[in-house]
Amino acid sequence: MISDKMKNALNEQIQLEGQASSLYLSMSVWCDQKGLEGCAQFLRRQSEEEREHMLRIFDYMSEVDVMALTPGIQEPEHDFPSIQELFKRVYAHEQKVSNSIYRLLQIALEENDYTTQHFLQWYVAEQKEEENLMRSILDKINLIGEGPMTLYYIDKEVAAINLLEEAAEEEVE
Ligand code: OFO
Repeated sequence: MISDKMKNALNEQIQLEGQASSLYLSMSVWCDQKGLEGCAQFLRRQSEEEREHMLRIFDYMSEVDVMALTPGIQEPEHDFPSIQELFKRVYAHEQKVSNSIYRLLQIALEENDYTTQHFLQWYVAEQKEEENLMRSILDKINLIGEGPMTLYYIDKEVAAINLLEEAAEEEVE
């Protein structure tokens, strides 16, 4: 049985993953409305991934016999100043999620909760990958810079990244 403190922290993480899923879905719709098809598909897939991350915690909590709380999700932003700003916010959100995972791990270490420490290792690796991915998109956006074809090139780059991510996922399955 895990401690109440650990249980509450895991429930907070469920909330954060659910919030990320909702935010990325909203961002995907915004991109779709702007004709940024590649970005829309990428963010839609990210949204689905975040939901899976949330459900993974539900499953773990069930395995250790504590109750996971289905989160109430705050309404996300629906409008964004630009595609550049949107991806800056994605990156910032990923950093926030990483810090939250490190906090969970810290609690698990303090409590000698080896099972939860083991469970969290997957998230540590996943967050490193996601931060890396979002940072690389921001780097590409910076390289592309400002010009008449900026949106076209950004969308093309993100669509290519999305295809690579999909292929990598299929390989794992
Ligand atoms: Fe849930 O992995 Fe990103 O936030």
